[in-house]
Amino acid sequence: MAARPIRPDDIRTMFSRAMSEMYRTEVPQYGALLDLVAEVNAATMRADAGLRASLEQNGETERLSVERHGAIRLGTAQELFDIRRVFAVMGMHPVGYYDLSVAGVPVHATAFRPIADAGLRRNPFRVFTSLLRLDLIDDLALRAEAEAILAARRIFTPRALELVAICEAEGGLPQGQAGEFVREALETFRWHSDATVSLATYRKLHEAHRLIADVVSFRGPHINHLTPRTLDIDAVQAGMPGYGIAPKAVIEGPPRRKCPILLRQTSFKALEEPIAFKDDAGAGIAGTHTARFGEIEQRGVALTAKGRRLYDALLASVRHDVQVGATGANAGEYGAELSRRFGSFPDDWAELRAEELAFFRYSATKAGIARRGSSASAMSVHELVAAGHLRIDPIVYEDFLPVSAAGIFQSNLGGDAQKSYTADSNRGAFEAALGAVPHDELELYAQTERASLDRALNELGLSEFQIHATA
Ligand code: OOG
Ligand code: NI
Repeated sequence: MAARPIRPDDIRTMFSRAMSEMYRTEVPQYGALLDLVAEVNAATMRADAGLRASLEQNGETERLSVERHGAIRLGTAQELFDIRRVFAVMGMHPVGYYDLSVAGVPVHATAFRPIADAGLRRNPFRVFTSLLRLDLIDDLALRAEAEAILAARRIFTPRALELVAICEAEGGLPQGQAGEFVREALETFRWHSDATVSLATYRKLHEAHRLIADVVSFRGPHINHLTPRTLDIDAVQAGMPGYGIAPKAVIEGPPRRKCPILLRQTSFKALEEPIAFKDDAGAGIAGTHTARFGEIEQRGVALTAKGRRLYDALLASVRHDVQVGATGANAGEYGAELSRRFGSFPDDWAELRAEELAFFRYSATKAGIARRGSSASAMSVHELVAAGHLRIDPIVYEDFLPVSAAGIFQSNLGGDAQKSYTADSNRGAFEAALGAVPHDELELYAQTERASLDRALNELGLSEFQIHATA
């Protein structure tokens, strides 16, 4: 190729910036939320020197201000296949499989995100991407109608797909084409205030499930939220009303803790937005649609399979015993019970590591390096940490939580009666549509941890062999 390709990481940064700008002009409340989050993050960093040091150690201070996730909902296998190719241009790859049908949401999903440490550090932009499961529509006539509508639409511009093909063939895009790609790809995520269906069809789809109407009635999968990362979600939640924003009643995920785990999220309800529908004669008819909402999140340490099992069990027990109503009844009791039950989840970094509940990044300390090779050679990793030769910092959770995602979906779909689909999860069909098997997030965290430990031990003059049996 003539010009040198620019890095996928750089294309992702261009894209996420363009997306953020587009969303800020489309949804003014998003701008207000960004201001509030920036304010809270600055205050939290000033007040918590330990947190600041840990973020600096992990190279996370720079990424924080650009860190966002969004979500889209797709309608067909072909759309999912092509979005994987589009995201690959930006260094984003599918990670994890989320089945939301168990929570009454007729979709399954993956998250596109960077997977390498360097890419995550640059800009960990993620997009939760779900695929509608038309097989969960019982009404066969309606299912066929939805299928036909979806089959006729093209959510990518022809030029976007051309540029994807060029990138695949050449192994990258040069500067000019990268800029063009960003502009073209952005079109897929844009809001359309005119529906492709009649109001009558919209209502039928809506009746089957609001989400089905959201996916099927429009030209493209409008980005439905863009979430900044805060260092103190409780402070942002408390500050939202002051900014004219009404948050949902409970924060999803684990309770507030000294050592944050996984992911805590809260959202505010989307506004009803005016939509132009067509009547049978093709004339315009005014209606509304509710899809876009706001969300914030606080990220904590990634949990091992063992830690995740404990998390899931504790969360399930609270949700079983305290149900929060659609209007927020019992929210206080839920929060109190959540904190109480999570009392049995260790809340100390050293303990979380020792019990293998969470993933950590290891680094050699100055003191450890100064005593390189000496008495340390007989120590276990545990002893090296305790002796201060190794430092540990939490590896941030880069993914999503299905129960939280379902809660976010539900709260934005309104207080509809909760259905739950009994059909089996259909991972095979999802992977076939995607044209790839999503990466296993636990494996990615384990690799990161292992690589950091190898590097740190090397710096301490200790070979992997020496610590092998004692890790
Ligand atoms: C996606 C909801 C999931 C999250 O943060 O868990 C999500 C959607 O509503 O399309 O974004
Ligand atoms: Ni979200």
